[in-house]
Amino acid sequence: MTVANDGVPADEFETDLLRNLAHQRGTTRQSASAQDIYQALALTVRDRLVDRYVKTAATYYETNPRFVYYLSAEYMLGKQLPQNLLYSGLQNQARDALEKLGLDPAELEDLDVEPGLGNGGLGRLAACILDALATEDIPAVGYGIRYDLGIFKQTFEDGAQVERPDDWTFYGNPWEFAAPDDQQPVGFYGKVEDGKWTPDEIVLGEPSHMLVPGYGTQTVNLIRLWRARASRASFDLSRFGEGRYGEAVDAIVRSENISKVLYPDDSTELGRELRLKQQHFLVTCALRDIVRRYRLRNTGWDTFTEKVTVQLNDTHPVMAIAELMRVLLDEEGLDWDRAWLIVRGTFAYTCHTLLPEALETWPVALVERLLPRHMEIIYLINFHFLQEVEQAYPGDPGKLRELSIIQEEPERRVRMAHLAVVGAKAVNGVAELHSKLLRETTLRPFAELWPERFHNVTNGVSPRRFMLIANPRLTGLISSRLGDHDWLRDLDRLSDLERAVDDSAFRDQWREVKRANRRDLARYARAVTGVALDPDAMADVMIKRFHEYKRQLLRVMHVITLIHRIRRGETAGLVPRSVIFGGKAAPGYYAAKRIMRLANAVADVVNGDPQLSAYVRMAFLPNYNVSGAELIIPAADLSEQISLAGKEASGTSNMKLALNGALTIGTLDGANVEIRDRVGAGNFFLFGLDAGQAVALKQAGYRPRSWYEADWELRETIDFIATIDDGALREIADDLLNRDEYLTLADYRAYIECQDEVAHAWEDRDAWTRMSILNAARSGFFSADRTVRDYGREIWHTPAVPEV
Ligand code: GPQ
Repeated sequence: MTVANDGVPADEFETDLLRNLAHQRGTTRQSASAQDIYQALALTVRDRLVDRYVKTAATYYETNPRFVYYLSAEYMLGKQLPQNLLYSGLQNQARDALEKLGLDPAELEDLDVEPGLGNGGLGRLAACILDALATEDIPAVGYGIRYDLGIFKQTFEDGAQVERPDDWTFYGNPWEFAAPDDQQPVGFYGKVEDGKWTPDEIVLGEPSHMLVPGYGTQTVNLIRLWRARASRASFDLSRFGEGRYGEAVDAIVRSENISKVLYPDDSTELGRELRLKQQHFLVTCALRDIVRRYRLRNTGWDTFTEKVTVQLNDTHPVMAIAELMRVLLDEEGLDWDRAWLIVRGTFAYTCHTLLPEALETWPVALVERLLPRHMEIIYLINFHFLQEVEQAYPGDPGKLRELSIIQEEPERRVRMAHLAVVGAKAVNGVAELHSKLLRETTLRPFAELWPERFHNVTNGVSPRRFMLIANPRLTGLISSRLGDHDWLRDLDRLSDLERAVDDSAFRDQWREVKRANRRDLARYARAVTGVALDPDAMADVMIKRFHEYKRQLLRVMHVITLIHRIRRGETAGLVPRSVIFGGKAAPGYYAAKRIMRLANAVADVVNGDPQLSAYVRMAFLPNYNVSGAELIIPAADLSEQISLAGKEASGTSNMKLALNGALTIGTLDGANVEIRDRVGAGNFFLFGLDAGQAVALKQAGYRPRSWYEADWELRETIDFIATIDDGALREIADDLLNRDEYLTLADYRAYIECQDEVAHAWEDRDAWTRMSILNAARSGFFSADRTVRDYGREIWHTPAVPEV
């Protein structure tokens, strides 16, 4: 009998699996479907985690610690099965048991569905932070919305993005526990009399939770997701009897629509009533749950801020500030000053953008109608706040206008970021440069008023998800060099790899790992796109949401430049590349979708012409998600981080890629700056304007056309865009020449020259491998474990609570 690290004998796992198949799925080994087996397997793993969770909960109950409550409208959790198998230490037993039963683990993993409850970086960051909180033994609960439909599934038709619904729980979700007996009422609309709100509509919030295990620790935390339910009486039996089936369920549909879809919108404001309803729904449910949990071990309000800290992930949950005020004033009977002190001691706010158009605002008229009492409270908060401003800047109406929570022109709107800064004890940006620019530009007047409130906490990523799970080959190689697996919880230990740089056998192994990962990626790319990538070509990847500021267009322009050079026979200095794209665009974001069509059209050109594909092949992998990232990142040699400086708050794929040994070609934007500082300027391909130069160029009156006129190769590239695809993409060229909001033309030449340097560096494969190893060895800082330790020290003041 073999006993693995969790102390579970292998045959016990098999027994438990078969028992779950019988007791939970009601079937037998002989008649079980693949889905039955998958679910029984998931439940068997889950059972072990539940045992740990019970102990964690008991420890928390005993010690009554301070909790971090993370409120986020988005979580991109990734597949749960591989993670939970690894974290529970059950991987070997599971494999043995499945083998004995004649089952293929890979096939079962295919049935595990990733919950795509987020759009991009912000949602994935939330998942990495929860992972790190559990790993660091910090008492925490994540709150979110259990959307019926996650981020849409992306396919391409004629090169254009097509969106399909993501019904992720179609076959049920074995990882979650529903708690329908713990529903919370959430009010909407109605009227306020004498400061008391009587809502017109009540929707029920129904929680379910999933387990969030830490790695290399016994701690298991929770993520609690809420879905909207109509009350029991909502079904209209008489209408149904009359055959009016649609009307019979009207009220149910209206209520339950609240958690129907994730808004597939990324960092631009979308003025939809339903979205505001979602936000209010989330924060009401979360706060009720937080107060309930607080009261398990505490009474009164005096110790609330000692025991509770709430992190607001961007502005989506910021209505929590008004909601907690409402609870304290209207339900708990506290006076204003005391309530405000509690609120101000509870919340902290993370801002994830610099783009003014991404700062959320809501029409006052809408908030007044949907949440009349909250609107009153926001006015009162603003009234008190503006008095403070008046004291700080006597007789300065400009200051009042600038800082007010209410924007007056052109329409009265509530500025959610202002409400957040006013109502929070701490505000942070997500990379050094971002936090600096927030203080100097976007939130400048607030930083002048309250400098001590502003912090930086540079983002991080989960080494478990993006090394252990995504890149077992590299993880194995690193562990064999470092002697154990512990670096996965202490990522700074990667620095010990520096010594391995001079070991040529190690460099060979490192290269072999990359090559094997590229082979896996090539197999996948072939299966989904038909494009045959060469596993020996440089894997040159750009994976992120499609957004103009991220400048996927600049990436495509380099490929077009290569097309022309190859056709002219200027192939000296070129190296074979696999140009890989992954990313979704918001369905209504026309300009981003146009760039996607261009990318696909250019891919057709290079892949279809042997003269070109000897040097460049291009694969746009559809439906980029966490699982896609796990496949692409380990194979990557070059990481494209080419946003216009001053626009990307942080970026996190940049960190995942460097950690996996990709070299970055990038601007001085977001966390690129810190990556370059750490890996060393000689191991990073820097190009382009910096943030200050970009602003200065715009202020000086940027004329893109003069760049076009001055550079014949740029001219050739843009003219190509104007004529490709029967000229349907001419708009892109027109826009570049007339507007070029993100200074693509201004950075074009620097980018092309930098790409030439990249090619030159790739020719010395051994020197490249050294740089690759150094990128990984020096990326320890970008662990999300460090991120939560920073939050813990600077903002939450939470000691860890390892299990007693
Ligand atoms: N981010 Cl405001 C999103 O993914 N969605 C959003 O709505 C906003 C920001 C990203 C941001 O663009 C990246 O630079 C960050 O790395 C990421 O959030 C996490 O902080």
